Amino acid sequence: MNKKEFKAIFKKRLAEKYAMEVEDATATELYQTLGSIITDSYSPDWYQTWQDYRKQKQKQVYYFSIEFLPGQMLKSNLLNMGWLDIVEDALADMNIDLADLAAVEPDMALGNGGLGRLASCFMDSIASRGLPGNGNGIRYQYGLFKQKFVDGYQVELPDEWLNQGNLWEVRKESKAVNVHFGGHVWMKKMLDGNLKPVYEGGSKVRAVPYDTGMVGYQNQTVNTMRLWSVEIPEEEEDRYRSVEERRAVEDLTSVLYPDDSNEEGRNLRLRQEYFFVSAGLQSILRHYLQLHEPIDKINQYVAIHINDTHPAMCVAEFMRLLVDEQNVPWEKAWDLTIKVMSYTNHTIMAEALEKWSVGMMKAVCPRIYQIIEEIDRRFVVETSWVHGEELVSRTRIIQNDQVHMAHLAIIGSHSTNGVAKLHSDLLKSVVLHDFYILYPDRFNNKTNGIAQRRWSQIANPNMSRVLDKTIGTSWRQNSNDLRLLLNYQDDDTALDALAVAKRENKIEFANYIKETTGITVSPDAIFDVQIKRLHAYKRQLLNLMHILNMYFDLKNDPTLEIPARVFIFGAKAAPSYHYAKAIIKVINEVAKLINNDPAINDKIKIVFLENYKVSLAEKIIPAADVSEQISLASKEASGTSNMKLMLNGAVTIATLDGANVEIRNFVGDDNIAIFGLTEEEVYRYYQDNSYNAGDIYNQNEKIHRVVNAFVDGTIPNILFEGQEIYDSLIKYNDEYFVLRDFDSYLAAQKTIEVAYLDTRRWRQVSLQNIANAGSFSADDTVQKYADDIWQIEPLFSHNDERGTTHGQYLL
Ligand code: 26W
Repeated sequence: MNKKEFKAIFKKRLAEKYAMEVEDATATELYQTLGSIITDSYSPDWYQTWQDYRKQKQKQVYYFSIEFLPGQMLKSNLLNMGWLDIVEDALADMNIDLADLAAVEPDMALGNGGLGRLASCFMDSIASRGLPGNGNGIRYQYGLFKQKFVDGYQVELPDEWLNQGNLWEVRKESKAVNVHFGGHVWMKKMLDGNLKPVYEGGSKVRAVPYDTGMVGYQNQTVNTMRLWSVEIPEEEEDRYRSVEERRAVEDLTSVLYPDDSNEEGRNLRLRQEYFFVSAGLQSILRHYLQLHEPIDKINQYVAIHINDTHPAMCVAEFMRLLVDEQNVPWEKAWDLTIKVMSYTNHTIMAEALEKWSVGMMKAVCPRIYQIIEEIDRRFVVETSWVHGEELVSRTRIIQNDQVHMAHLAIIGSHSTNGVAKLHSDLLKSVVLHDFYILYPDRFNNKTNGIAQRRWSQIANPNMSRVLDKTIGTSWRQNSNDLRLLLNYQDDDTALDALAVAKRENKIEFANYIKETTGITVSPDAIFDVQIKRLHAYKRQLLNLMHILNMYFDLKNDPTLEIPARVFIFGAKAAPSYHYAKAIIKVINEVAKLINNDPAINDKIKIVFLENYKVSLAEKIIPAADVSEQISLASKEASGTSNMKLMLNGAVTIATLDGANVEIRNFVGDDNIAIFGLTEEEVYRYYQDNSYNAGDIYNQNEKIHRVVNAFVDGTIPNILFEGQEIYDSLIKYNDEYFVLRDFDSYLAAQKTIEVAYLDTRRWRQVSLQNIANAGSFSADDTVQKYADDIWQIEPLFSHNDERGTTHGQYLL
């Protein structure tokens, strides 16, 4: 399709949809028009992909995740269809800026952070590798809350993302299923001597799927992300008379739990988890049975992936469907379940590992609890005589009236992986060591990756064009070719061109900051970025303490020769996470203090951007010079913003935590600023319980001054929050070793300052990071999952049989 053809089609579609000309249309109408042309164009391939999987009886993976964070899809779909440049130019010919249309699209923010975004990066990569994979999740009415700062405090507002409708989804009425909750289940002896569960009481709801096409990168593959929404079943209408009763049902999929590290143990959350698990597995089994293959071969056609513990009930629900509905003997069903299921762990934080009370599980899904009980009983019997009572008592699923969901996922699957080498090693050596003894072969590592296309080609076209001119365009298909850039380490043309692109991004972003916050920042300053959820272990507080220390140094000596810095924060705190919200308030008050202090003549600026989300990350990351990855070693499972910032030429200041270790291994110690305790040192402190923050506070003058600032009035308007922080450090002994890592962090920041002042060296370091970032491609990560865990493969190499020329969507 060429520009001329597209313009004709666009004008025709606009007239058909809105009976109007381009000049009269609003950005929303133009967006809806373009979107409808796109969905119409990839639908034939969406259908064909599904048909081919069915016809070929291709083994497929179903990625169960309670969170997906696609963000905006317009540009990503245009790029993957090979239309981005043509459409951008054609629209420009009609005086339409594609960016204005893209800005209309609400972020699809059905996730909290890393876990949800990773799931969406994986969806893009699975389709782009032509792998038969589907997403399975929940279609929340309201996504992650909108964050507003009121007097520096975080305020949460509902995210009404569906107000304008969602043009990417297709409601599949015909694929709806029922999900049962509550009641009682007793086993009845049937004539054939088998015991069959009989359900009494309880209620059923309708699960209606909404499918969204996952368009592969110029390969005609369009996979499906299926998100379930709850409705009242027709046949139950009369049971839900009042609005309240109806609302009680609809509440099931109305809102995403905004917590990303602390299980609240709420009844509604458990119901959400069972809802999308049961709906998803029922629809998968329905599809499988249409293949007319024997049930005991299902593992050759179906792989189910459990994304953290939230979908762990997949193990028990799959058993229920096989044993209760397909009459498969328990042992055979169990063997199939283990072969079909695989599990990824994304956190070692104890408070994030889900444990549901037996009482609540029994009340919400009684049959599932019965099955878990039987799984646990058999596990104890089979395991204790080999490994002894001790280990079994620590690894069994039901302990102290609680159902340990991670135990269920590990025992009921053939693979448990961590998301970075260090994290996977910690799972084996510490967190899940007992299970590693039981199932050594099941444990493996799959280091996270990112959708390189979104985080480079879409977010950073300036840099992408320089890369094309310098190393050719093959990196767009295979990000490992970014390594070709290493040949230009000493090429001033390339170094300058990359620096010009970075500067253009910084100017554009400085304008955005000015428009949205009123704060003026200089593009010559170092743009230092920390963007991630607000959590004590991620240590935004350490970043703030460095800024305060720098501020006090400048107050003492305004002539201090340091490069100007803009500290950029993006972070939402879980609404119930009081301490995190206190840190947000203090950062905003310090920003007000420093940004308006003429004495330091703009040497430091703090910009805390409201409502951090995927589309905002796409604006911040291309303009970043420094990437803050400063979590306490052993706490951040992997991190993925570290990979996105690296890909965009930012230099990382990091602890040896999560994937930072692998970033350091690729770029080498000269191209990264490492500091802080290692995970061994942290664990040694835990072992000998010898950490005393108070001593450091009393012995280190700089730290003493900074910590006191939280309570001595230096920072206005933080009476309670300042005290809370002071107490966390001194009274409660600084759980995340902020004071212990302070000096080495300062030293690392110094190396950053010195390096930044050496322009050519800085540009070389930046180039090194871009060149090595290709190693963190989600395309490669999902390929490893496909080869090692899911045993799935592409239908066919892409440009031979499907008959349409590669990458060209025909209208
Ligand atoms: C029960 C509440 C809850 C909700 C979400 C607990 C835990 C979670 C997620 C597992 C938290 C999460 O997003 N973990 C992040 O996953 C990323 C993708 O693997 C990693 O890169 C991050 O290091 C990890 O914190």
